[in-house]
Amino acid sequence: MERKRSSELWQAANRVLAGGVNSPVRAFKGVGGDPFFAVSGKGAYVTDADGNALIDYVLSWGPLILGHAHPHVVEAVIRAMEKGSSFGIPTENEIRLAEKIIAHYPSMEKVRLVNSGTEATMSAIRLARGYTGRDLLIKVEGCYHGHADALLVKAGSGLTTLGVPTSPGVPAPYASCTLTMPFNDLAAARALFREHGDRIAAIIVEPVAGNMGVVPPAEGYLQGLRQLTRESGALLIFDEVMCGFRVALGGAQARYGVTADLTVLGKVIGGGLPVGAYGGPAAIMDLLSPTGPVYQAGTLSGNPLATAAGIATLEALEQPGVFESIAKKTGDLCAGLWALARSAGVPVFQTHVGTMACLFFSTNPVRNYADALQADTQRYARFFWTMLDSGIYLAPSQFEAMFLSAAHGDVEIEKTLDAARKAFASC
Ligand code: KE4
Repeated sequence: MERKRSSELWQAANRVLAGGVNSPVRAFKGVGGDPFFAVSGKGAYVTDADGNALIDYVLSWGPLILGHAHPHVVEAVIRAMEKGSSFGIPTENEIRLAEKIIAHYPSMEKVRLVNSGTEATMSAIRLARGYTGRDLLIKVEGCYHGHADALLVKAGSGLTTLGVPTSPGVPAPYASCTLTMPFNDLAAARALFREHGDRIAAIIVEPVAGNMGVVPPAEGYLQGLRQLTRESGALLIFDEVMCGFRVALGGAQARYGVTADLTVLGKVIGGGLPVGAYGGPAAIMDLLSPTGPVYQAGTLSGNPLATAAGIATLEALEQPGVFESIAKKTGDLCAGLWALARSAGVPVFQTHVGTMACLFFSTNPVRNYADALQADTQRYARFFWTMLDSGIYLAPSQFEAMFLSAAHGDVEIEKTLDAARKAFASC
């Protein structure tokens, strides 16, 4: 597949942008080779700088659940833009978007809109620490919550020792307030609470992990975290930036029946424009400035264009049958891929939750990050490139998710399965 123009742009990008990108995963380091450049998107397709139309299963890393340039979203953003792009003064759309979120997430009595998932998780953690008066945070290995200092942490020497930074620039003391534990391991969580219980402000977890590939919670896992946090006075923070409105209209909380104390959202609620949000009971949220002492602010938070895109996206998504149709197509695609892998003798472990899925090139089940790391990333990379050359754009990393949209139809599923038949035979 011709990528001459993308190659020229990649050279230019590397002259002026750090790493040639504005977010690392876009550089394709997870699969080797150079990224293509996108010039437009419509429905299930993204068109690159060389005019190749690709069926898009990344969808901007999740936000585009309606597909690219959905008419309802485009119209809403144009209408908003014609009235002005930003005011820094309250606007009605901020209320409307918050009301829509709360309608699907009853655990959220109040919401604060911000500009990214990172900003939302960082702020939710500060609020949890302010509300509990405690410092320690527990995060799960392999879960990603954005790039705030407290979250760029890996386990110290032992399971219950305090965390150490995963990135230069994060002072050790910042990391030392974060503990880590494996996903789907309640014994590890109990050990941390035995050791540090009354110092733990919160657990933050992706209730359906999406950043180690897609890994669902084990039976009873989320309920166990809920019980541990309730018993200890720590808060349970569900980072639903990725799985929110993707694993169910009410996210993981609706799907698994576990209510978080604070919920973090992003991606889908912005419909492709920059929006993050966090929310919970008024008793906690009212601690936020200006009503309370926990400070958090943002020039463009609740921006009129972003809230217009988010409202339009949720309006279309909540139409009867839309979500269910996307989830069914996701299941159909997964079943087809699994059957093709089996018949080609390629060992895969597949996960599928709602409208997101993952194909691990692994001979073993994947229940946590350590399992995910056993996957054959080289084989995934070969599969990725063969699929891309056939016009199918999958996540450029084994440790990401496959997303579908309302625009992915039977034609796209068939094309994808045809390409996969060839890719499994040659990877
Ligand atoms: P942002 O700051 O990138 O908007 O959101 C951070 C974030 C928080 N929580 C979860 C569960 C997330 O998945 C993310 C961001 N996800 C990545 C993809 N796995 C975004 C892609 C990127 O980093 O460019």
